[in-house]
Amino acid sequence: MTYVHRRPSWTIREARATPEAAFLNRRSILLGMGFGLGAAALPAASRAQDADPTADLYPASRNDAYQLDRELTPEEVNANYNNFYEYGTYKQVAEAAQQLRIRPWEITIDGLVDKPVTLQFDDLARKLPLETRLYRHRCVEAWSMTIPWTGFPLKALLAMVSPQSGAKYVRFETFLDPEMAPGQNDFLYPWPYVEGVSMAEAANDLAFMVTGAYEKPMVKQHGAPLRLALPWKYGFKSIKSIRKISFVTEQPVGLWQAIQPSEYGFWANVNPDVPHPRWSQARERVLHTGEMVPTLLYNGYAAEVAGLYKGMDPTVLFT
Ligand SMILES: Nc1nc2c(c(=O)[nH]1)N[C@H]1C(S)=C(S)[C@@H](COP(=O)(O)O)O[C@H]1N2
Ligand SMILES: [Mo]
Repeated sequence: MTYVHRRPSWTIREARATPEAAFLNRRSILLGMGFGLGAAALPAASRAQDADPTADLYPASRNDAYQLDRELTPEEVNANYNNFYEYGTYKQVAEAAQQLRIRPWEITIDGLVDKPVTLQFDDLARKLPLETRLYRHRCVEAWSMTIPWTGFPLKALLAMVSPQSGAKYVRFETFLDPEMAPGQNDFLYPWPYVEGVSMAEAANDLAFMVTGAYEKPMVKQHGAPLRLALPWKYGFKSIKSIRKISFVTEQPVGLWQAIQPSEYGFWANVNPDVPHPRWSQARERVLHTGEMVPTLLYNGYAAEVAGLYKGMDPTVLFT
């Protein structure tokens, strides 16, 4: 693998050490205190993503409905501990993920909608107003992070394309390009990565289409240029680097579900009382402190989403 002998992207090069390190430290301290999301206050030259054609959309306005009761995970921690199997089956995929080419990036929205459309990500990002929300994220592997995502609610995309009554689910698909993503040469996985939600879940305000993090375009390892954030579900549902969004009748089968349906179901809602077949889900490791804390039902979002599942068989909802 080509990246083995190269310097990891997160080591700070000598020449830039002073300003970059100071910037990162200051930023993470401010973020950890729950404010300081105003990246605009920093000199433009110190912002790494300025070349991105959507950089001017940041910082976006803050949606105060979504707050946290914990510290934000420092940016450099989140950017260096990722699940992105297209680039490797371990957490240190940040440098390998730089192979992902995110321009041009065409997104197709099709299936049972009145207004199907194929458009460039840069146009989509300007069509719908962006906002910043502080979200929790709970991986099925029992670690968690918190993050300031920027994006737009999935329900705004629904309004844009007008789903038809026959649409029961939204199916999301990641790019397929084994040359750009070495992990996709691993034939043990049924690429491309696929995930899905019900129409009711898609219309819930919490379902969020993410374009940025930490008040700038999101780094590639988080799933640039467009990913999903479903904070009440296990992290594998939050699919990265989306190319296609389809409105369908049949329940989509996710990549993990296809591999092991008894461990990674379609609903995959967070529940501390329902163990994974191979480990407990009662607690989670907070990424940047290593502390073990109790996991909450629906990852703390029960008030927002429990109503979606009234009358449904509880034995299928939490795996
Ligand atoms: N395309 C794609 N999306 C993906 C994954 C992946 O491997 N490929 N991993 C999932 C899992 S298991 C988790 S926990 C989150 C991790 O997001 P993060 O790396 O930004 O923290 O992305 C999810 N989305
Ligand atoms: Mo995960």
